[in-house]
Amino acid sequence: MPANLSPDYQAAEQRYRNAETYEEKIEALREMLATIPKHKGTEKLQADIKRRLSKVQQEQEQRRRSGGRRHDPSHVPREGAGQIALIGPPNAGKSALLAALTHARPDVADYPFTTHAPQPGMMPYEDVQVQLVDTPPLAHEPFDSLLINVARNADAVLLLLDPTDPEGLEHAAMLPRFLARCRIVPEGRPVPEELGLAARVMPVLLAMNKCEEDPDGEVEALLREPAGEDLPFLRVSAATGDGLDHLRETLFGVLRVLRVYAKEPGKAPDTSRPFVVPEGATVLDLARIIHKDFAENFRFARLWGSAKFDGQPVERDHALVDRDVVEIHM
Ligand SMILES: Nc1nc2c(ncn2[C@@H]2O[C@H](COP(=O)(O)OP(=O)(O)OP(=O)(O)O)[C@@H](O)[C@H]2O)c(=O)[nH]1
Ligand SMILES: [Mg+2]
Repeated sequence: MPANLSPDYQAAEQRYRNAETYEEKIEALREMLATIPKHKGTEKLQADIKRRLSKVQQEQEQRRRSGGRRHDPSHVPREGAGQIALIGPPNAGKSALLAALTHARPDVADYPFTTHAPQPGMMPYEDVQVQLVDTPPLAHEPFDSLLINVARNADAVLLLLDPTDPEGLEHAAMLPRFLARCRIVPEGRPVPEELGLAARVMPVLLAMNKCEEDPDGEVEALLREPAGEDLPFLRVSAATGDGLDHLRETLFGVLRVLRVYAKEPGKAPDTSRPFVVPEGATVLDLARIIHKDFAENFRFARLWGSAKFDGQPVERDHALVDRDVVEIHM
């Protein structure tokens, strides 16, 4: 083994050896790739890691297809318009927020380390649902690989601050270190070159829960600085409901998805259940989601909503707008 491997690399390799799930193996191998010194002496090793990575990914895919499942607590199957991980220090009110925003009923208690496993809940927002994932507390380093996996697998991360936390400053300062450990780069920040493909660029928001405990914003000013002053910030309270409407709207907004309604010729659109597509999606992308026959035999579509006139015929590459109604013709 080349002698000049960094401590980060060696730690990742250790994790790879101890990994029990495909997700952990993949995370560790990616980390090894990201931290291995790039020079002639490590080329063989780099190629070997890439081979192992692609093998594990294939095995994971096979398992997914065969439906055979080994229980992996860090994998929360995605549902709804997108998945947002709630991450924060012990007792910050992650579970209380999940309970306030969704129909889930997690344990909420006035002592730390109440939550032991990720728990999802669906947050209704207008006519769609956003999946929130409550997590065990972020309290010490090295960070739990389960938390790292949940954060990396999500579409966005909501980091929590707690103005009543006696260790608030230390916990706030841990948040950027956690993101760095996850190789998550908050949207809007430059991607450090050394991260390369390992970088996970995603929306990261900061919220201070229990905001009624800091009416003048004194603690807020102290905590935001170490946590990341440039991050979008919200004041919320699971207890009083303050800021929750704004939070719902913001969480849906960062997912950057569009709601589109399908319509059959001669019938009214089905407005009860929108299709959710990423911003920038085209009429053909929608056709693919509805049914592969629609995509394969696509001739043209008619559009209501953002159309110049109701029922305007559009081509397959026409970009959709939120709340468009689409009628596909084959
Ligand atoms: N004053 C106030 N208390 C809150 C608020 N939200 C939660 N709490 C209280 O804070 C304590 C911790 O809440 P939890 O939801 O269990 O916190 P958690 O972040 O899930 O804690 P762990 O699972 O241990 O990480 C409970 O006593 C809650 O009642 C809030 O907005 N204001
Ligand atoms: Mg909890």
